[in-house]
Amino acid sequence: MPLTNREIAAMFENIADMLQIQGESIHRVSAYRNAAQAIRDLPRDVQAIADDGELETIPNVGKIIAEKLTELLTTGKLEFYERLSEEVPPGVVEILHLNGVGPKKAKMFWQDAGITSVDELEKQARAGKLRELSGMGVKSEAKILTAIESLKQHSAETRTPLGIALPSAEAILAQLLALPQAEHGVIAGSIRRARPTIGDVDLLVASDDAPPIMDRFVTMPEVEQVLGHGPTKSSVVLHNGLQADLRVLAAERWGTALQYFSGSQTHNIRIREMARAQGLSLNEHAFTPINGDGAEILCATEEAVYERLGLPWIPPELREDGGEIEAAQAGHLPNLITLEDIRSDLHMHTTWSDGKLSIRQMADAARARGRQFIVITDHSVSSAIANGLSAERLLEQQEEVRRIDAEMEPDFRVFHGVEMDIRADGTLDYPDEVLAQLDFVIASLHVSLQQPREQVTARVLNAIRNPYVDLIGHPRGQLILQRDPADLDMDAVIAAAAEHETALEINANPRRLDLEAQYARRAVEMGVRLAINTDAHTEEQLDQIRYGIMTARRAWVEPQSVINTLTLDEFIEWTQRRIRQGA
Ligand code: DGT
Ligand code: CA
Ligand code: CA
Ligand code: ZN
Repeated sequence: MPLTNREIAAMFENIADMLQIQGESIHRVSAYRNAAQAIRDLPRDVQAIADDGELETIPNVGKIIAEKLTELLTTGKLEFYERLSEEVPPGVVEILHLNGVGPKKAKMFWQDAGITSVDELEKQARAGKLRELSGMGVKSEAKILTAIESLKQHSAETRTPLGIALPSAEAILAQLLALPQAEHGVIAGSIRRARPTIGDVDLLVASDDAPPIMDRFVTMPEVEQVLGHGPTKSSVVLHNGLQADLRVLAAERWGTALQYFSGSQTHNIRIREMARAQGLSLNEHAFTPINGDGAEILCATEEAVYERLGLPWIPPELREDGGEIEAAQAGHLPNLITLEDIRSDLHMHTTWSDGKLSIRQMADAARARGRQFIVITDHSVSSAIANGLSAERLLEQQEEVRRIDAEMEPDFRVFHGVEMDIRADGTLDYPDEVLAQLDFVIASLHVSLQQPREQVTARVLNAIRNPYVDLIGHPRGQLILQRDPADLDMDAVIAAAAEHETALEINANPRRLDLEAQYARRAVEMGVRLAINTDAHTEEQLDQIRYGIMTARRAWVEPQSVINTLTLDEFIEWTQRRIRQGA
């Protein structure tokens, strides 16, 4: 069996972990980690790339990694990997993956206490023995147990982040729609509903000539394995591990199929009940009168399906049986926000901290994407790994921002802000005198996210109450499928944000999508303003705004609830709201 891209990526990831436990330089560790990431994201089979002699065209794959890949692909083995695996037990690597355990601790558990598996670590923690080790205590022992629980939960999941599934599905659909037999097509299922994680990809294509489309689907370069190849349905597994299902159907049945396969199941159960109340059965093919002769009623559009039930078309992001059917019946569906409503991006990083582009480059890139103004918000002093700015450097940066703003005005405006750390003790990273000089202030949790509920909530409340803080960045601190959110009392956070007119962010980075829809929806209901920002560190990340919009739509958000829809004048006025109140 040839190795799959995922197996190779996992092996390189493993090498990075083992090198890290051995105390190797971050440079060498990152080389393997970045290569693993690039291989995991490849649309083609690594073996095919090797056959074309193009390994070094893979991003983050240089000469040394290419040699390792060649050895692995030709011999099926990697000597370097086998040697490392003998030195570092696999269970120690697994311990490294626990939240809050770094390479030093993993090594300490192994060398000082002989712990080489998560099971053993759990046993020792439950027996109260971990607390006796150096640098450990009762609290850190309890944290280990929480981390083990969380690891067990996440490893049971086989879902994929929306940020990986959507581009992958789009690339496949584009290939199918390029065929002359394809009339039109769409990505249905949970991607269409903008769930933050995706179980599998559901594609629909309308055509009267399915076989060429199915043939293409099962032979695309992205395909690792064909699970099924039929006349109306085929299923494949892609190199990135995602399963994709394709259904090809006649255009006159498009509406019922699209409605059915867009889900959610709970929404569809309600829809079928409504049909039954009108004497109709409904499946993915058609409506059929229950007491009739079996003659089908076809719907070519989704609108026709909803119309038959006396409903207006319901945006797919709302279809979770979360009140959307009642709202549709009452004629109160929300006027959901769209990308066209967005005028600004209020959170991004530059080379002043950990971003890749200069201030001017970020401004040009944002302008090219149709934004009218931006705020530069680099990291604050506590974020040492992110090269956070001292107060002096922050004010130096302000001079550059002002200069670039003057150059670009009036076509485009650049404001000066910061993404300030909320420190572990709840204090903020700059004094008020410094914050007073900024146009816009974001406060974010980056450290000690695992504090007990009361403590971590108090930190965020303190930031919300500060009169200079405009926005709480990625409030819950989650990383999708990787790190659980902080245990915040969201009712208290939302109530305080409403009271102090502090906005809450929907961070559009698909690794975060924080606030998630259910919290964003509650915040808006309580009168809180939201911001939808990219938190971009690169040019491409500015395009991730669409994930933020999708999440906001899922949260029933209308344009007027989002400060990024404000005009320049309205935005300036909004940032001065507390001065007006004399706060
Ligand atoms: P996922 O893939 O777990 O992220 O979520 P979905 O919603 O994409 O679910 P999936 O792929 O199982 O099915 C796609 C849609 O097809 C689903 O949202 C509703 C519809 N569907 C699939 N199986 C059933 C079923 O057994 N009953 C009903 N009522 N609908 C179904
Ligand atoms: Ca699906
Ligand atoms: Ca499916
Ligand atoms: Zn940021």
